[in-house]
Amino acid sequence: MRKIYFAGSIRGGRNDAELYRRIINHISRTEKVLTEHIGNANVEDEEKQMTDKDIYEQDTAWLRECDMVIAECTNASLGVGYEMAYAETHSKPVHIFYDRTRARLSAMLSGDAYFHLHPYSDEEELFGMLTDVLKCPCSKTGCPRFGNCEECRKHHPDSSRPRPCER
Ligand code: 6K6
Repeated sequence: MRKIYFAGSIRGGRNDAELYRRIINHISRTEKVLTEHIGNANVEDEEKQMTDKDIYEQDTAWLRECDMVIAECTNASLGVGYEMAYAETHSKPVHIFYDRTRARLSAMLSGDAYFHLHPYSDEEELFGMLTDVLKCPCSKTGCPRFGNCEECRKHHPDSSRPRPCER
């Protein structure tokens, strides 16, 4: 099972917490989500159990350990922005989802070609795109193109043979 780091706003605002919970449930049908707490309604109570240093150490360890990062960025969050940059530094595939009718993504994310952007207009579109991202055949976690089918196909252009990650 692949390990997915899901990122969503906590101190940046909890307006979309219920959406995060639905996304986490969707991903959990086929993958292991390391950050299930992001969708918890009682996050404030749980926050009191951990120091900020504990949170930082745990989350950065999970970011180094994960196979793929999926972020919902409609609600701007300093922590999520930091996590995106940290994931890029560690060469993790990063998929950023945001509701184009409610938000303009920071130029520091939309201007960085490393990130895979998935603007959506409604939840049907969001969950369709999420399913496609998770359907990626690549399961070779050590591959720098892991989770990025487009780059994988470019790197192995001979379509008559299965790509290394499909063998
Ligand atoms: C425990 C259970 C629920 O919440 C907690 C304690 N707080 C946090 N626990 C784990 N990760 C956190 C916590 N606070 C922020 N983060 C990380 O930063 C998450 O991975 C989010 O993706 C991101 C949110 O950043 P802010 O700036 O919106 O808080």
